[in-house]
Amino acid sequence: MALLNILNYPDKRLHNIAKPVSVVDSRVRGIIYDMLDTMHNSEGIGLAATQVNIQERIIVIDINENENSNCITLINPEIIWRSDKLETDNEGCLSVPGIYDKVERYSEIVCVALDKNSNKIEYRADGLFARCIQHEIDHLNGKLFVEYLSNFKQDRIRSRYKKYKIKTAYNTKNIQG
Ligand code: QAP
Ligand code: CO
Repeated sequence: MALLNILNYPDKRLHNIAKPVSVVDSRVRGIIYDMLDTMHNSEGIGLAATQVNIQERIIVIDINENENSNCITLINPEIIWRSDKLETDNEGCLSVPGIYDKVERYSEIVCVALDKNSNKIEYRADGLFARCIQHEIDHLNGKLFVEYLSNFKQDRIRSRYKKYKIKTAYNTKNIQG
């Protein structure tokens, strides 16, 4: 088990564009297991490789229903169909801790991807699952959910993190004398 470091907004590396995985081998499976550990440890429901500074098109999702864990891995995911209908709901992100806001997404999608055994799988998703897939694919394209919010809100989020960082640095300095 290995926990990976999750990048926090506004880290520039969150805007990197991930490259497709060419072979799904034990190296890729190792990344997947570490990502699952990291996501479960932080009580997340979705994590993209970009968030742990790995520039490859790998996503893990675990949307708990009735306390049953349901881990899904998407490698090189592509959305091949989107509903006309859109839906707005609250989102959060492990890279933007403590911030939740409303985002508009396609209410239903069809996504094709490879699983960890390199099998091609097609998912028809709606509700939270559809929202999560769209959120995580955005990460692989260097996009964060806060970029859908107004500039005013984005500035406010950045300044909150800046203040938090200064406070932490100040406390550390005090501890060390
Ligand atoms: C993305 O997000 C998502 O702020 C996954 O303090 C979220 O797992 C897609 C988390 C909602 C669709 C709907 C966030 C954990 C986890 C926090 C997450 C926090 C602790 C976020
Ligand atoms: Co996220």
